[in-house]
Amino acid sequence: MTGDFDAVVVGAGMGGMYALYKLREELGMSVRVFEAGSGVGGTWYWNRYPGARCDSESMDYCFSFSPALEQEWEWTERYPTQPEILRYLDHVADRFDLRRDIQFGTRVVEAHYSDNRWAVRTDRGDAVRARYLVTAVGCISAVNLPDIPGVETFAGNAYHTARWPHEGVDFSGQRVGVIGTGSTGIQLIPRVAAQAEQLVVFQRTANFSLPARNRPLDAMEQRAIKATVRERRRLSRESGGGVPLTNPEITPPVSALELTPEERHRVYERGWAIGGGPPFLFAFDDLLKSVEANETAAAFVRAKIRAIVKDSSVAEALTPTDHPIGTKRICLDSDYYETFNRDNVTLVDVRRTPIEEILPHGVRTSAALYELDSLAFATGFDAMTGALFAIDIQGRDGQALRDKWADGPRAYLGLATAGFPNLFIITGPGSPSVLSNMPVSIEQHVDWIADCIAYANERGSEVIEAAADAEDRWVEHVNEIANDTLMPLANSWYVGANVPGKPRVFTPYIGGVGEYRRICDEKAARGYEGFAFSSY
Ligand code: NA7
Repeated sequence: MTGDFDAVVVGAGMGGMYALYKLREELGMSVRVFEAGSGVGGTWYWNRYPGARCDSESMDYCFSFSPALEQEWEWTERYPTQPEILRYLDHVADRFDLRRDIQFGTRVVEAHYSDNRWAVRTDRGDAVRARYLVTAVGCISAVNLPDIPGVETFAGNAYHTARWPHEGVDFSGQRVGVIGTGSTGIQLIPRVAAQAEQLVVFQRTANFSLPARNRPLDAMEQRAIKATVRERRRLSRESGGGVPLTNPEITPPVSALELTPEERHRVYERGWAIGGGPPFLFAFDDLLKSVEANETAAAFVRAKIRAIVKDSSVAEALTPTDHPIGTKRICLDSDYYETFNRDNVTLVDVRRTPIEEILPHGVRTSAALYELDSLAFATGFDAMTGALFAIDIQGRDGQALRDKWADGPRAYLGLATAGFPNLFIITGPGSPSVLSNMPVSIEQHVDWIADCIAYANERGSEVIEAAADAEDRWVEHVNEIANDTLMPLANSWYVGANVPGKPRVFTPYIGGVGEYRRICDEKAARGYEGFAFSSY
């Protein structure tokens, strides 16, 4: 395909879908979306492993731009499963007739800014031009496959959780290995254990996991939420993490250290019983700021692990000790720790006995050979920048984004980067993105971008570009507020520690979606302060 468009959008996950809707329906722009998958959904298209489920609640993990859509869609569980979210997103694509402007099965490989246009090429030979380039490539979409010696020699079936076969996998009667115990592994492991004959879990870092307490969402409860949904959305938008925190049982914000150990214990028990991350992690206002406060929560969860897991040496291996709770993405589970009480499950601590090589019929550690029929890699992603760097993006004077960001990403408000005119990054580095309930951040970004383009149109400006000094100040601010917290302490994918050689930078904006929105709105009200507008 060739052609000229007002905008090219890369990716048809939630970000790309809403960008297409907004720019086409509200600004009347011509838009082409390129999507590598054969359907919409992004994360929810790719991550089809058993147990895949969102850890935001269904009533919050959805679009809010259409009140009619909000009212008509019925969720069935407290936390939505991957198939249910994908059904929802397919419904959105049909309802708003999005597919006609999306080219599926097509990966953008190159986007160069020249002659006041973005020249975009794909792996299928398309070459189109657009005034605006909007990336909606996802923060956790570029797959991380560890470089373990012999990985390519494995003769059984090997899967990465984010590239799971659409037809599903039957592990019955098999010896299965799972490498990785992040959010994904923690969701996958109980499901594989229930089906496989033997499961060997290779754990590098023990993670903190809280019970999800998933349950069916009954019709009455759902109707009640829908009746007051605008207020719920307002609370989400003004919150820290993009969720409403309406639960009256949550303690008002106080330091964990202000309570007696007994009172504190009761608060943690209540959070543990309610389930989910926020009731526990936001029970006090200093859990992510003070090592001492954090340790009270960490100790509570460690004690829970010891109480659940019967074999004390397995419990010890599962007990996280190397990072404050919440500084790696908190995991939510259904029976994760209980799974290690099963006779068919073995935990291998690969810090004590490292994986030395993968052989055709198994995995050999420094201590033993584990014979396996199938191997699942739940080894995560080259987060935040991996999917952007997979595209050869070049701005003014042929400057490559990969080069500009070689020492870490630099984006003004996490939305745009100096030297790359008319490029907008949805949920980019330096915005709340992965620290928030994504649909809230996606809608805020897309709305802001559309308003910014409308503003440029009104002024007769064709070029919008972030100023380098505004960008420098923003990057500094993002780092400063992150360094006020415990978050940079952990070797997490938030800092790129999971990918060898990646510069260590705490990437998302930690100030909360409410504060971030306020700042973005203020910049807009001041004539998009920090951006330069010009004409050809
Ligand atoms: P994560 O959270 O990055 O977890 C990946 C896991 O894989 C983690 O336990 C890693 O250990 C482990 N890993 C990675 N490489 C290796 C090697 N080489 N050997 C052994 N173990 C390894 O990815 P997820 O998919 O679970 O979750 C990503 C996000 O998706 C999640 O936070 C939610 O936002 C949704 P490590 O901890 O690095 O030592």
